[in-house]
Amino acid sequence: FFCTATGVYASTFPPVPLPADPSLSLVPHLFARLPRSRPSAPALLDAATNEAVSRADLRHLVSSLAAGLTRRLGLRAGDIVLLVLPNSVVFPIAFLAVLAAGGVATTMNPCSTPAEIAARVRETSPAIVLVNPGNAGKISQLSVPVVLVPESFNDGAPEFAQFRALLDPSAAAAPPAVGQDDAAAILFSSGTSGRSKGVVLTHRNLIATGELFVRFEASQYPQPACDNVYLAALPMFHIYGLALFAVGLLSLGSTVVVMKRFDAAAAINAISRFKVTHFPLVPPIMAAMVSAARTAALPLDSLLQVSSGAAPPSDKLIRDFVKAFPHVDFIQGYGMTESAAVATRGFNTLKQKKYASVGLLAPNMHARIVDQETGCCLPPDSCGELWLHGPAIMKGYLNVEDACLTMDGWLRTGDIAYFDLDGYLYIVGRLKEVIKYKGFQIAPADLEAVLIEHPEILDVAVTSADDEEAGEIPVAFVVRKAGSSLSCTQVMKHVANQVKELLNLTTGPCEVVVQVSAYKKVRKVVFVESIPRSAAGKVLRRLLKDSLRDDVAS
Ligand code: 4UW
Repeated sequence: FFCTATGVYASTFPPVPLPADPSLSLVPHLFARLPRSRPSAPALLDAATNEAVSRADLRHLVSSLAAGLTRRLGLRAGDIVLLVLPNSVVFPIAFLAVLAAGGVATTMNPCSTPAEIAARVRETSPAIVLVNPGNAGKISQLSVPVVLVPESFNDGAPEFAQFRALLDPSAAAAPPAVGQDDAAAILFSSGTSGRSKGVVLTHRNLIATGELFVRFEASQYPQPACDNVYLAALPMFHIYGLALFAVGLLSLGSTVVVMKRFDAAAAINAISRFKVTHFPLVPPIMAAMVSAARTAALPLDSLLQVSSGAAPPSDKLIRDFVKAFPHVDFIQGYGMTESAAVATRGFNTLKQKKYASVGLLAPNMHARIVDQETGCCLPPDSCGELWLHGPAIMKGYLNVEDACLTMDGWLRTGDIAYFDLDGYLYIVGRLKEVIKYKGFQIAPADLEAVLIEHPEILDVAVTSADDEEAGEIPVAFVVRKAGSSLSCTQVMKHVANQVKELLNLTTGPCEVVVQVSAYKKVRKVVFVESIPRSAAGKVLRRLLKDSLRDDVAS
């Protein structure tokens, strides 16, 4: 039985062997796994331009860029490289090259504002920033070495001369002095509370991602993984897109068709043109695909599987989707940045049709459902906080301790969930503060830090309201100072664009405009007399959230 007497849920699948050699890092592992057959088969394809990077190119470009980073830019083992890049066929190669050179890649949303990038630079002290020309202006004030990165390997523009010179085909880089337990990537997440923090993932964590999530799932289907064609519309800076498109799939020999950003008409076109078989998405993209499918003139019958994650789709959306794509195996998956995307997937659930479930525990992973009041482990069909354990769980947060990782390596997810009697997991709610806007994380504490800077705001708390299109939107509860007539629009504008803040940049103290990314904007403001707090001073967000529901009900 999958739930032991001690209340630990084990995966229903037999364990998958992971490489034992502690000196093995991610890229040599991926390349050992990448099929040697058909070297000219496309590993990456640009959906807009048809540019192809073959399996042979993939090996060669990653090695030569790694060599260039080491030899020409002096990157050393453990140095951090910040990627501020949109999706492109270059992204996965840049990411893997950093790791192959022994560096640690940290990613961020390319829509980030100059202040957000400056804050990230302060926090991670990168040795190099890889940035696309559109974002280069945002970091011009920072004194960090910058390399402009094109979106195509065929782009011969003079501004990419330095990048081209880094692709040093003659230089085989010396193998880096990093192994499985060393840091490979730092992705940002707010965990169960507080501001956004750096999640340190090791080479072993990412090897586990490739093996336990991506390769294992592909092995559950009859068609060979190297025949699969994935549409990459999700951003690769986030763990969900990164795990698939820049890590796991490239070792399987599958083809990844890259879109710079999601657009329903372009996605339908790409599915039809490239005979896409797999489309990982988030609920808002699911909704857009349901609408687009109604009028799509192009055949979409190549699609075998669509997987949704990062946020819950409504029951209606699932029903509409399954009706619009009856031939497609619809599954959900569940993971976190802190678990390197590994937790559960609806591994081949077509027969079960448990669409509302996020699936079965991945091999080698364990879980607990913990009663919040008693701390006891709960049996199937009982709701509690989900805890996870296994080789994909992060090393920890960068420079901060957080109680979400227990001494014996259990990750408290902050999600409320239950397992059914067949071992399928259902996410029913969230204890943690994070807001999921279209699947993207927004840390309430990050917005509160900006709002409290307003001279007329006395106190503030941010929480979420349910939203049909985005899943959730950030709502600010604001206590105005006496005599203030601050309006909702003024509060929203303050967050959107104009707080001057003194930041201690690498260049020294400097006044910059703190502007939060568009997706993080406050979308509703409620003025209140006071913010409800517990005796310990913790904001009672649940009360605030419930007051929004009461508003709707009354
Ligand atoms: N249903 C309800 C879900 C779901 C969910 C996640 O930004 P992060 O840290 O990470 C992600 C990762 C998504 C993901 C990883 C691997 C995978 O197979 C997959 O399948 C499609 C998706 O979003 O946010 C983590 C938090 O996002 C919520 C949940 O609160 C979790 O703690 N979340 N997936 N299917 N909620």
